[in-house]
Amino acid sequence: MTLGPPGAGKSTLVDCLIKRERKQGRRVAVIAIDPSSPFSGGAILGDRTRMQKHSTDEGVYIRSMASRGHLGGVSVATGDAVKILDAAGYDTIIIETIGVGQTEVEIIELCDIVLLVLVPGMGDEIQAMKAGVMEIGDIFVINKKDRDGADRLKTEVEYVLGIKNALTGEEPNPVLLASSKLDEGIDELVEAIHDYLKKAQATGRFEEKRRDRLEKEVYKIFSSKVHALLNIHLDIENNLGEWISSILNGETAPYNLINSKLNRFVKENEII
Ligand SMILES: Nc1nc2c(ncn2[C@@H]2O[C@H](COP(=O)(O)OP(=O)(O)OP(=O)(O)O)[C@@H](O)[C@H]2O)c(=O)[nH]1
Ligand SMILES: [Mg+2]
Repeated sequence: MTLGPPGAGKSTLVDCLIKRERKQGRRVAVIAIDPSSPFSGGAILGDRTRMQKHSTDEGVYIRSMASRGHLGGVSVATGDAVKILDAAGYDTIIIETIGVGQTEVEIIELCDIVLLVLVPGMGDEIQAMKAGVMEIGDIFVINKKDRDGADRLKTEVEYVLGIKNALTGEEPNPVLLASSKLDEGIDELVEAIHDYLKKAQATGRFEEKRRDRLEKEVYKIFSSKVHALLNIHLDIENNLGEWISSILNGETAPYNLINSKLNRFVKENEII
């Protein structure tokens, strides 16, 4: 996943990564969430964003996704898309997104690795660090190193990460300088990504993350099934009006009412 503010050069960077992956013969899929600027290949926005230079390559699939208009939210839609792309045989799946809202946090949970893309001279570097963004990245990319201030930003990021790592006792996260536009520093980044993944695999962190993800998914499915089951048995939709009236009349209170309904359900069905 590449995460970073609008215009940080995420798509340009993804473009560089695609090139490397294709050289290795790997198939790549990209989901860009709410892109405000087109991919560097010069593509059209909307739900058909595609990098022109890869559009004839069958091993590359690129789509943009609006964060609105998805039942269950964009994170659920993205999760489904990732599963389908994985099943379709894509070796590498990249999600590009901005910001750090709840949606992004949910999307991050889908990812094995998060590249946080920062750029010098945006004025919000320190602010971003304060806002907890630093907790999120696995690898930090200072893009647009051809611009002034990249080295200083790198030092600042390393300083903040140093404090974080001292508290958690974790190994320092890699901080790399790159210029996606000039295709510089990308080989080093790819190496850092592979190193990170190898280490995560060796320490079991990778497995743990996948396990957590599966646990959450199973729990979610379980909750929604239980909810649906109760809905059918208690006919909540049809009875809700009457229940609310009895609460308003002072005959019962929300918890009492629900507990008595659930108790009756359990007894009638001889669940306990
Ligand atoms: N100078 C310089 N410009 C760059 C670099 N990388 C990207 N850019 C330029 O920055 C602009 C934005 O790049 P994008 O790749 O579209 O940025 P993005 O982060 O994907 O933007 P959104 O999808 O809108 O959030 C483009 O004009 C790029 O050419 C770089 O390393 N150096
Ligand atoms: Mg983009």
